[in-house]
Amino acid sequence: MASKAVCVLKGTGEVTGTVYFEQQGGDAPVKISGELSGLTPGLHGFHVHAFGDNTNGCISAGPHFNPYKKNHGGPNDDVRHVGDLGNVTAGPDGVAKVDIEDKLVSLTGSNSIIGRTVVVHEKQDDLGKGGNEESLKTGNAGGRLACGVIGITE
Ligand SMILES: [Cu+2]
Ligand SMILES: [Zn+2]
Repeated sequence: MASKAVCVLKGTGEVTGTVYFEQQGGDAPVKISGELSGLTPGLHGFHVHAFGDNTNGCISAGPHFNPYKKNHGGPNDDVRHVGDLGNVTAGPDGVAKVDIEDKLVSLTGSNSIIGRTVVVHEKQDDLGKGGNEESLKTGNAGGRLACGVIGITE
């Protein structure tokens, strides 16, 4: 049976978006699709953060979702946080289409991202290759422009 989820992103600025998740079974990859707008053109870090908490804005979502206590990386790396989905790319119109298939995040089980938060960042995620300590934690992706909690949908 397929599982589906959705996330509506908002922040303090003009960045907004909606992202959909679909998985055909517990071990299948998760298809992530949708659109973000109001971004500066270029790459923006895109992650699942640990907590579904927005009480103090996007900062309350905590660090990247990292159940295996690994270093930060890119979505195709063996060493990565489960929440590391890489970057999205905004065009000159500030719109980024999201079209990701990820093998590590899940909508069920211990890697489930349901009830956690998607964050889109100010800057490009260096995917752990930035050569400093922060790169191995956050990818130096900077501030949190918009975020939303991932919820179950029909
Ligand atoms: Cu992030
Ligand atoms: Zn990470």
